[in-house]
Amino acid sequence: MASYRGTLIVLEGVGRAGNTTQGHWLVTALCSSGHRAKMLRFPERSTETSKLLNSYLEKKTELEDHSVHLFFSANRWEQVPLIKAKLNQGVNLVLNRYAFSGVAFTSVKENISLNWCKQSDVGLPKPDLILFLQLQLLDAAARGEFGLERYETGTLQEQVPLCFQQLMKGENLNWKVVDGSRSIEDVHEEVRVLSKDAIHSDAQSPLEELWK
Ligand code: Z5A
Ligand code: MG
Repeated sequence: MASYRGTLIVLEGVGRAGNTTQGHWLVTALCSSGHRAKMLRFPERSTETSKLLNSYLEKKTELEDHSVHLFFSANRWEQVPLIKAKLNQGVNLVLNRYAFSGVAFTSVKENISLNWCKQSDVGLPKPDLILFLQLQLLDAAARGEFGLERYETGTLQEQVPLCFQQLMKGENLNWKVVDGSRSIEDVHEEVRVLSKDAIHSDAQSPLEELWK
């Protein structure tokens, strides 16, 4: 018989879609209803790899496009032992961005194919649920401080959702698109219900590998 494990939930979206806010609200709601839950954030900004990524995102360092993609991917791989350990302990994990952001934000760059972008993340723990917070560019830009970090430009943020749509097609993954333009409370309610459904249906199934 398969043993009980935590559920792996991913929050994705364009910049300022509300991933961070929704991640915190979801973890709080799950914990207060008796579940164990923890949020991890990618890029995880506290490891050795992340110093380089922070500096790149803050536009203090220039890095070759393929190379920085692999650093983002390494930043996920270095958390895999922790992810597996937590899931095995029955802790539900909410990941604020994951491989899908990795692919979407790199594949908009010139001469880098979606397929190339996926390769370095093949075999990561496969999420049980991916929640895509959908938000129009104008609404995202209105949420403040947009434009300070790398990638926070209109042209790029317009192309990124198209890459996410490509990723939603044809893969054996459980994507749910959530309208992120509503109030924090309304978005949270949908995110909470979808997550609880996933927690109940995935607790007994073995963890799989992404894109394998
Ligand atoms: N990136 C990459 O290139 N490769 C990779 O492999 C990975 C990421 C993993 C930084 O990530 C960049 O790295 C990111 C993708 C790229 N680029 N972009 N753009 P990040 O996660 O650190 O950055 P971010 O997505 O821009 O996070 P953020 O700035 O923290 O935004 P957020 O998490 O989506 O939203 P938030 O912090 O919850 O909310 C933003 C603001 O909106 C805040 O003032 C909230 O109070 C407000 N908010 C939130 N929800 C609402 C609603 N519903 N209504 C009104 N206002 C709201
Ligand atoms: Mg940001």
